[in-house]
Amino acid sequence: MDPMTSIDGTRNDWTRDEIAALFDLPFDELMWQAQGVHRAHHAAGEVQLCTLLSIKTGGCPEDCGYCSQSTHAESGVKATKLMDVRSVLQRAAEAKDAGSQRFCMGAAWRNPKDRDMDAIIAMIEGVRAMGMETCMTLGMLTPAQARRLGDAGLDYYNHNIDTSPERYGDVITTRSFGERLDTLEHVREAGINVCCGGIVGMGETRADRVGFVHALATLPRHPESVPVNALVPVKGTVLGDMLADTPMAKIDDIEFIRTVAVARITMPLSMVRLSAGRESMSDATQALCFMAGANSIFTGDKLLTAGNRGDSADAALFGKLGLKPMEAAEPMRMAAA
Ligand code: SAM
Ligand code: DTB
Ligand code: SF4
Repeated sequence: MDPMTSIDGTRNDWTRDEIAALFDLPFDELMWQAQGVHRAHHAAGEVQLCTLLSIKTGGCPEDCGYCSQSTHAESGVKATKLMDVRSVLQRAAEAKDAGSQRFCMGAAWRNPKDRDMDAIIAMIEGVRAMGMETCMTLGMLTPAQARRLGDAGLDYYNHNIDTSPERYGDVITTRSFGERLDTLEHVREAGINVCCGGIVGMGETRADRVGFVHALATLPRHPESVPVNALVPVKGTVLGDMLADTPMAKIDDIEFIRTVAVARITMPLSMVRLSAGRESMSDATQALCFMAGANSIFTGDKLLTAGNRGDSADAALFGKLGLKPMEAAEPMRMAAA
């Protein structure tokens, strides 16, 4: 029988056993398969550059155990108000000058308030007018809010499942896995591309990593972007404190690379983004992540609150590896359902 395929021709009937079997492959076999899938669907040696900006930092009521911006954490991150539109557009212009193709704006909210929406819309329209792709991550959305963002031309919305459905409740208690899926559905229905992934290295098991990739790869449509973050352990957060002094503090590099490879094989058309955590990864680990099919990174020296490698370190890495920045592509906007 033919495997069930989703509307874009990719499989979304992956079983956990199949995904576990990919994780179990000898490393060189896994890398071989991942490179094959990668080259069949993406330009080899090209990496998309995205820039992040925290447009509203800290003071978030959610209790995500990894996050420095939660009011439940004692990380010392100062809460700010929503940035004004002009300052956001100035930062977008700087990112464009530095060669970035996508500008991702993040707010530490459980959900946006309707009174914030006019400013958010102006940011989307302004960044698009500069010829950059736009991405926002603002927490949970109602269907009406998603439609407003879609009508303004938002290209991508980032909303992560973060980990396996089983592990989720150990990490976040203030909103459910199901609520995350509901927002993703509203985003899809509004015709916005989905950016959805999670974090590896939160002390989860291999079975959790299997369950995490499985949850993404069996969505009715694969996310167009899949960020794979390595936990940045932040002092004062539940996970940062729990893992900082244990042998599990940093995910094993090979296991992280395996996760990237399995994401690439199971979601062949998606952009797989090597996201948080690059600052503490060696050049060799990052090189293997690119070989495993990662083809997008965040540039600059700051993510939202955590540090990032910085443009000169990345330019040196690209030079060493012979990688080149991806040309800006027309975002694949879905037709609204
Ligand atoms: N508040 C919004 C939300 O959670 O939907 C958007 C911003 S939130 C910071 C975006 C994502 O960043 C989270 O879902 C998580 O996967 C990732 N993230 C946050 N803190 C992290 C950390 N310390 N290490 C790795 N990834 C992290
Ligand atoms: C995602 O998955 N990774 C980015 C983006 N989506 C918004 C955020 C990473 C945040 C890292 C921790 C920090 O900067 O506070
Ligand atoms: Fe809030 Fe997002 Fe941080 Fe969770 S990850 S605490 S929702 S900013």
